[in-house]
Amino acid sequence: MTTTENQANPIGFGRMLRKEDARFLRGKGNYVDDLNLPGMLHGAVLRSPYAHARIKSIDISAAQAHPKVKAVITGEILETLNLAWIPSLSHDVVAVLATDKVRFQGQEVAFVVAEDRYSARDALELIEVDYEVLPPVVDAKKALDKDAPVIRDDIAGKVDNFIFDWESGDKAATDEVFANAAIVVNQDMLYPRVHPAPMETCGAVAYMDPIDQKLTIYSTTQAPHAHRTLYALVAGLPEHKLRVVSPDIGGGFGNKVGIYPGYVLAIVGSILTKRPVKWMEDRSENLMSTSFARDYHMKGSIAASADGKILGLRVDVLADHGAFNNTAQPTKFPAGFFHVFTGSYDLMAAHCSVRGVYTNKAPGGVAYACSFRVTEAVYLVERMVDRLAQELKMDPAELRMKNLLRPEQFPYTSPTGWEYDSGEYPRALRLAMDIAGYEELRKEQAQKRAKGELMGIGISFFTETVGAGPKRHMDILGLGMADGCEVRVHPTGKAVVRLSVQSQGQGHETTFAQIVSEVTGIPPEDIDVVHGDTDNTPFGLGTYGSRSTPVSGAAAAIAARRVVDKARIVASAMLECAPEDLEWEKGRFNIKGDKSVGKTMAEIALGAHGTVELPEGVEGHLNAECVYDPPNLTYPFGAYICVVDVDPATAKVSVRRFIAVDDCGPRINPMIVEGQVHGGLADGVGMALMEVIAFDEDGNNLGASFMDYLIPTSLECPSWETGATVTPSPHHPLGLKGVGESATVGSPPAVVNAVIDALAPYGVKHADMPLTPAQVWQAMQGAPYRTDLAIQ
Ligand code: MCN
Ligand code: CUM
Repeated sequence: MTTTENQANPIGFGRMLRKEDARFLRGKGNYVDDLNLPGMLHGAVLRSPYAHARIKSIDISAAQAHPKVKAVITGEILETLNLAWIPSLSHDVVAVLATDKVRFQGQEVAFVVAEDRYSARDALELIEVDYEVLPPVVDAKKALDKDAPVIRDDIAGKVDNFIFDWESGDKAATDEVFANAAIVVNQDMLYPRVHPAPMETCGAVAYMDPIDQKLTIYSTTQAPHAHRTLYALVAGLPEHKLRVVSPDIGGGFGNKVGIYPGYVLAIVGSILTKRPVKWMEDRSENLMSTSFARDYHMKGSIAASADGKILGLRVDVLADHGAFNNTAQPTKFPAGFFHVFTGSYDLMAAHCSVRGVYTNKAPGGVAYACSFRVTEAVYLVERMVDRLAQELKMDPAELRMKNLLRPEQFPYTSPTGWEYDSGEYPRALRLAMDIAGYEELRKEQAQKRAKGELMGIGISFFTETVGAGPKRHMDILGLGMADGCEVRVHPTGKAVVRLSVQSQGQGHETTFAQIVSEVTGIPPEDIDVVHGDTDNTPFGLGTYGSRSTPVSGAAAAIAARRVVDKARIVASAMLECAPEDLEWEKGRFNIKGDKSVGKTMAEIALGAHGTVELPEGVEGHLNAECVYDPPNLTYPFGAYICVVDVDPATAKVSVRRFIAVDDCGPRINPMIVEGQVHGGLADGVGMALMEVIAFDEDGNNLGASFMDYLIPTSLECPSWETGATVTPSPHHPLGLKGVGESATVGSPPAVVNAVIDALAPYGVKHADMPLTPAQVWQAMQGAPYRTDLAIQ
């Protein structure tokens, strides 16, 4: 595989400026809210002010009388269409509009469609809802108390807030390992509720064409094909009369995977009014009601020998899923991929159990660059390894080196049954330590400690689990997790690639052109990438779980190879030789041994559309497609080192340096990969130090604006220092692994480990995220640290 580091005109892989930035940098992106169709109406959602209340009555008469209002929709009206409740992605139902009760603050209660956005919002004020307020439960632990109010009394026979019990690993073997271990360390920790907070909030424009009865839904979705099929299945709409378009998306981060009530309401609004209807959330609506992430209460235990060989790992999780179990993950995985929690280490036995509970909070759980809960898994194991290092008084880098999986162990089957494809872990950690100057940093730290200064060095090593399917194991409500790609070369040798996945900022228009360029030799600027429109792209499950490169990227590579295979036949017909007499040189076929006689892809493309006679059974034109069902996930990995300083007077944490070595196999575009890593590292600093969606005891969301939900800026972030190792995936046609969530998954434990390391002189063993000055100060005072930030 060649790599071209030429910015101007590369063929194939290499640094290349992003094609899509031509419009983004000029402010010419085309987002859902930029769409203004003729005659378009505007919808607004009335939301519950209460976390838990019975709806006694809803009076919409005054709103209906508003001169600019065209329709007011309530749950009662949706019931007549059989749309008040829709199936969730995880064996539950979700209320589109509340009928019986509201179950979290911000839940959708009614929908107004009006001539303009302002009138729609004004009319919301005219709706009278009579609520009988009920006691809410926002604390996952209290939700399981016998006398806790039952949130989901809509489910027949439900008498508690329990959702599911699930376990993985060998409990007996793990118990035995623990019983015989020289040292066992226990640690409770909370991964607090956070929110992906994309720059663009969620929204849709729905339009039912009254002439041909075709419904077009422009929406902020990461998975247009899956949405279309689910709309067809749930609402009984004919799928060939449905078109889902996701235009430019201003960040998804998992927030835009699921189907939100607002999308369904825009559709119903359009069907009722026979006009296009736009619905766009504001920031508070996005933070209060759309998919959050984490909210995992974890009890970890790690067992080791006296000299630091890790033997076993155990974790018991209480998973707060909010009011509806609506986490967007492969349907058979109630805890996502959490059971990959043994991470990057070679240990004998492991067991995890996860209990899901309902609380009076917005539903979600899997969002925010999480790889289906690998984020929580990596945090757990990386904190446990650091806790073990503390107890053993061993350097955390040395402890990791001693226990990391070795290259010769791959392919490696983990104690919970995951088959890691490839890895060279010690090399990545060593590289990160070299970039950091690890040994020097430790010396500096010792000198600072002697002076009473607080400096911390934190390490995290992660293994990511990305690229879902294969479809025999992974599906979304029965839709197998495979993806399609079509490559068509036009007569003049330019090409179009049609993808089932959808970019929200990851740069697919560039990198997928580069994949096809790498295989066909057609320059990337001559290749147009089409995505995000179900009418113009092949079926597939969409972009999340960093699956675009592992799955759709493989489909693109294989479709492109099929094009090249066909090009050989066409070239042989044109040159009047046998296909075997031709030799491929990226971008052209030559007669073996004579480079002066050959045909370029452009010549072959013209030939394929021309008059040359092709062999019996070979059709004209130059195109191919592939539906790719991955044989396994890909397992990118990385070694991260964070250096922090903590002000002993104010307890404020400053991230001084952050070193990130990532291995995602060969890099299609190193610049884009670095951008993905930079963004994920900022996420990690944010979660570790400032982000949390907390609730008060009445269930009020305390993080419903960017004044309250703090996200990191360049001021909180250092200049990232990145490095790379390259371990190809043995099963991906180009050796590629995903990278889009790696840094978000891998970085929070590095920051937390660094802060706890800085606080060692105070005897601090653990403190939960976010490590705000208040939280760090508490820890420094020896106050019992908080393991539960659900209530602040
Ligand atoms: N890439 C590459 N070489 C590799 C691997 C990836 O050049 N070996 C490139 C890809 O071609 C792609 C990008 O890196 O352009 C990310 O690729 P991949 O890891 O396949 O992830 P996806 O494209 O499937 O993106 C999804 C992932 C997820 S799940 C979240 S969440 C997240 C993330 O991407 N959301 C993002 N990164 C984001 N970046 C932006 N700007 N916005 C989001 O919403
Ligand atoms: Cu879990 S966030 Mo991404 O997989 O869309």
